Amino acid sequence: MLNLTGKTVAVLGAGRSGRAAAALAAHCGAEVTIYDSRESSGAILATTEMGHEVKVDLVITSPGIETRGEFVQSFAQGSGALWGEVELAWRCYSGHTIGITGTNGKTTTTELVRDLVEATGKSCVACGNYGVPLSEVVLYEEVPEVIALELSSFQLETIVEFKPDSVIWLNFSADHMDRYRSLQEYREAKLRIFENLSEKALVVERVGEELPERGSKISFSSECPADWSLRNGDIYCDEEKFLSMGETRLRGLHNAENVMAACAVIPELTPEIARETLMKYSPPEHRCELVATLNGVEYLNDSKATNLHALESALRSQTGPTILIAGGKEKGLDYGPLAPLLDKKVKLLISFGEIGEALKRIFSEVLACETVTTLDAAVALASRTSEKGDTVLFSPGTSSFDQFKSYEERGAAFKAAVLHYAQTG
Ligand code: UMA
Repeated sequence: MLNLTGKTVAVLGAGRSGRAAAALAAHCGAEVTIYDSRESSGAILATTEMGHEVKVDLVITSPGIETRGEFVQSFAQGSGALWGEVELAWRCYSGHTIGITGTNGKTTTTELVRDLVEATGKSCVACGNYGVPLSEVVLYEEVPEVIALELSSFQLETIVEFKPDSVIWLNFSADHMDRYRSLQEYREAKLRIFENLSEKALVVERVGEELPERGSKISFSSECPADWSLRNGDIYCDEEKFLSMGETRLRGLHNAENVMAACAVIPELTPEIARETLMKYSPPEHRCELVATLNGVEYLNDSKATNLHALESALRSQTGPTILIAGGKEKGLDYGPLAPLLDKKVKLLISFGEIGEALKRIFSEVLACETVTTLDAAVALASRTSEKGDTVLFSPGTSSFDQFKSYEERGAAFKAAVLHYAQTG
């Protein structure tokens, strides 16, 4: 365990990461204070002026706080090192780290890796951006032999020596443009996962991602030849059939890639163990989840689609007439390039939320569009206009924070609206 005896540590952010990091730093012997810029947090309320007065040996920051922003910088100036929560926790962990990043599919892949590693007989915990901070896991009574560590660009921004043993890079597309000044800046934050990698590290990457030449590489793709590939719904490893996607409850090309990546990162995995494990795996909520079939219309909840790539994946997997409900927070994303796909797949777009009007302006040239204010109104309109054989796909394509606390709350609201309609309408 890292020794911080006699060191002063300022933890910024009193959320789940910050509180876990503070407990860990204290466990390592440090004198810890938590600061937060929001009054309701219960931590010491910090203004940027106050930061200038606080000089500590180590500043630990939470992922949701902008690293370049005044809050972090006012503490960092004149203090010792600046680490993210993941950096601190990783320095306290001596097991095998599988780092999982990409714009979409991270959570499903992280769960698959956990289940598959456990099925090979080793203990494994899914953590990181997944929801359980690594700082909590390293303090468990029984520390797992392996961690399936989901990593966001926010977390990777503040690593220093962090070095996973294996990496999964799923895909990359525009996201978080409200935090980054350019797409390149977002990509650079994510690419830091390769920064300290050893030559022995295993790197599982999607074909065509143009990643640094680091570690020992294994490729996967649902579209073209690769070490792991997909043909007629079957997954092949080095030209040998490994398993059939039909035997799992996962659907869509994106999920086939998540499965390939998760299997590829565990060299000792056999097709038998993989099949048995994947047959039991239920996909997470809010990802192309079938909520109900009402009057022959399927209602799919894909609230987790908080960016364009996720919306695009959900649309590509649709085979019948689709009514798309999309919209939410303005994140500075360019929706224009999706027009041809919407034209091909969508019979009616119902947009709502902060970007509702903007979506209508962009897409009304190629398809029928209606804008409403709330998600409830969107579901009501979809149910009135849909016909037997249609799919109502709720795949917002941006984050929820204009009207909801999280994509989970937004997904729950969609499901409640559908079930309300089922009872009344
Ligand atoms: N805060 C400040 N000043 C600021 C901003 C925030 O003081 O300028 C304070 C808030 O008042 C709050 C705390 O910081 O008290 C919140 O910190 P946080 O936003 O880092 O949230 P945590 O609760 O610590 O959760 C974080 C991740 N959140 C973000 O990256 C935004 C969680 O990812 C992660 O699961 C958790 O750590 C455990 O590791 C969530 C997420 O939305 C799921 N991630 C993004 C995504 O997936 O798109 C990247």
